[in-house]
Amino acid sequence: MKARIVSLAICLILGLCLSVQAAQTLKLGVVTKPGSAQNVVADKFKELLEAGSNGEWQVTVYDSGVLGNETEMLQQIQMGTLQIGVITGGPFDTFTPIVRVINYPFLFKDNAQADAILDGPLGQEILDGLEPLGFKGLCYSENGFRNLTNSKRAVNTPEDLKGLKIRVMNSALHKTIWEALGANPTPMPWPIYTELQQGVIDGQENPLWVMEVYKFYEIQKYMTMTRHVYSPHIDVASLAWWNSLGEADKNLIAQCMKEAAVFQRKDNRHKDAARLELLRAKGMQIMENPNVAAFRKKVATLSKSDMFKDPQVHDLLMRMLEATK
Ligand code: EAX
Repeated sequence: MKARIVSLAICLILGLCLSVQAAQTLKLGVVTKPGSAQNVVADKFKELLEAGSNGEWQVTVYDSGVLGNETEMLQQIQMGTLQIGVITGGPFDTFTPIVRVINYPFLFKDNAQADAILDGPLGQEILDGLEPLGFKGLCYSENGFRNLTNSKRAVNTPEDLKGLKIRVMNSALHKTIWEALGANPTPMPWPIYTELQQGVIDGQENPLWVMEVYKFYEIQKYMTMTRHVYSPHIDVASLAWWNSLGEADKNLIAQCMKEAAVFQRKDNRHKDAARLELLRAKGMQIMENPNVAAFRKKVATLSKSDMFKDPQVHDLLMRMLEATK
């Protein structure tokens, strides 16, 4: 009897040890706060992976930039101290010019085209291009089409941008775009509410959800639907960590992230009409039909600029422009 109790106890302890060993944890970082596009991806991924692995994987989401800004999180991902990030495409720019191709102005006509290209071979080529930097690009979710807001005046044409101090992401391409358009761009990491409120900057550009979640309607009177850049997130893992995983885990994690991304893109788009109404109700003056042709003209020769002087990146851009014509 005693022997049976002892062996039962040993089995229990062993079982516990095994299950503790089996539970693996991963950290996922986003710079934004709950309710944001990045957080929707992160939360969905956590839900799918924890359920899909029967609890063998535990995901801890670090949001609101507690791990640092997007550039800093990318550095942590390179080092392997952070396993996964849902990171806006823009800040990748300081690591490699290849991502400029998907941040190119007026590239995608609409959501369907963005999905088709990013989920296809061209999108994959860019994800693969991140590997030499220590990133495993898993897939794309979205911030969405970016629009301009500012506190000074109604903007309908590039001329209206003169002298406006616009915050841009930490990206040489975004800075170059806004210089070409005729504004006064300053790169700054997220978040930027205080800088807008104090007038350090007059305006910024982001998709509609940002104006709602971050309450920019309180401090930005004017919005122009420029849709100048489609802004993807790159859902990215640390390559060193990725290479340490077995095939089954790799497949499961990649599949859960893809599913989370598809879910989030749909969710984000579905909410846009209501957001526009809300922003209007909050008192924003919204220019829905600015002179987009004039904005496009200002950036028409960007493909020939220094931003794309790397021959490989230039070649990829040419193929991307052809595919999105
Ligand atoms: O998602 O820095 C930016 O403008 C990003 O779009 C920000 O993370 C909001």
